[in-house]
Amino acid sequence: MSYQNFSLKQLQEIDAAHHLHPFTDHKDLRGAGSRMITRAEGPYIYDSEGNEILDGMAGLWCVNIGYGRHELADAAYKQMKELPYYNSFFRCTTPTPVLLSKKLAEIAPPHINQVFYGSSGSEANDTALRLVRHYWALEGKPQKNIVISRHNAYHGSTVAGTSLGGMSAMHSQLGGAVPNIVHVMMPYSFELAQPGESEHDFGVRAAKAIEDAILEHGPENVAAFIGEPIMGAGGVKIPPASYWPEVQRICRKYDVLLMLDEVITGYGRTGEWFAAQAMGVEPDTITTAKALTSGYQPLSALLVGDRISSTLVEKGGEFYHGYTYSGHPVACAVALANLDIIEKEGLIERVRNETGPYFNQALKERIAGHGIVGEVRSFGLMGAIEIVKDKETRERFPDEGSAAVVVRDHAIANGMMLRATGDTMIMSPPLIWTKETIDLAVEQILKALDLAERDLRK
Ligand code: PXG
Repeated sequence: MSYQNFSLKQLQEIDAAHHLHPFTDHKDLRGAGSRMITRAEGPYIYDSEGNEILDGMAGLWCVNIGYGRHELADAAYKQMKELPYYNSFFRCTTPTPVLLSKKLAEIAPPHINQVFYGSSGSEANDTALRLVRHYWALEGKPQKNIVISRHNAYHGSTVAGTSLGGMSAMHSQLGGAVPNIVHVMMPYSFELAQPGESEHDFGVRAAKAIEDAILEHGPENVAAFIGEPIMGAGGVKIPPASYWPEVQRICRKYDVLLMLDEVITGYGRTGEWFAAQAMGVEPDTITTAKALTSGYQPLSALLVGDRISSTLVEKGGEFYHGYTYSGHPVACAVALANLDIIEKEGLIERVRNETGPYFNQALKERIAGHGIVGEVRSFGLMGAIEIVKDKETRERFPDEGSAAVVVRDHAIANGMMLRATGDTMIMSPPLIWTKETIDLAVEQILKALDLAERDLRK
């Protein structure tokens, strides 16, 4: 049955009748009707009405190689015909997860050599939490099970993902989080630095909040700290350069494991394969998903450092954890084709040396001066624009979060997909963007900001 036999209105009615969307107010959606995206090519998505939209979000932080890459479709087709599914339980496996694991061990930091698969970032974080606690139990310290996270972190939407995350609205609907997870301040200088405090000092203070939590709960009870190298869904919050080295030092001092959630930052977005390399830290686990397949297939990989994996192997005993689709052969075949493209096309070097710096300069020189922009920031191809009423005092518009939505709606109406979170506009374009694509995006963003300012100052 082809969707082309249905009008947009019919599809929207069926959608409203039967489809519950993620993170959606369904009362609100029913009034408005869904935007129907029907195809995509390169950096563009197209809706059912034929509108072309420049995708400033790479889908949802994932389509790093852009749309329409037949190499991935071919890899999936070939694998599906040969072997669409077999599991990796009971001493079985299939060739593609084996080869993908080897590839991931090659591109990961040197002390990381093992991989555990799932189908989503949330699942990978569930695995990470269980694995870290299992590690300490195997080490004879089962009481060392508290995990420190941060306010406003996003680690997924399963019960463990929500519990690890620090989104208060999500916690309010949880009805009881996974025990022994505590949250400390985030490294967000735009709102949390004290007057006159330098970026460096703020970064050290934000890291010290982790040390304070370790001491409050007792190092003998703290298993790990988990953090996104750059907070993504929480608003592209880029920590000061002093933050991560200090976090690493603190974790080592108290023998607390370091878990990085690189679901957004993994596979090139920061100009390195992993942000761990960009930030110069050595995590014990790295959670990845999204751009591992550029979103062409659901797949996550928890990268596990030697410290944990050697205990797992040496002490033995079954780790009672895994998913039907752990190491799915088709998803892994697609991941291999995707990593091949990232490598062959030099996309990571392009972000590091060319488009990342150009994007940063464009934001600073052409957008930061706009009347409703309080700050711009970027790292690699992740960017944020803070929307404010008053540039000097950084006062926000009334009704928190509503101003950024006005900007977003103008951007989309004018052909550019941008995301709003709180009063922050966020961007995560595909890594195939060129300097010309960035120029085009800047024009569209400026237009959206102008139109929004007109509406907001009425
Ligand atoms: N960790 C991080 C850092 C993420 O960004 C997840 C875990 C969970 O991954 P899955 O595959 O289970 O969704 C994510 C996901 C947004 C948005 O609004 C961000 C994500 C997901 C949905 C929406 O920016 N990130």
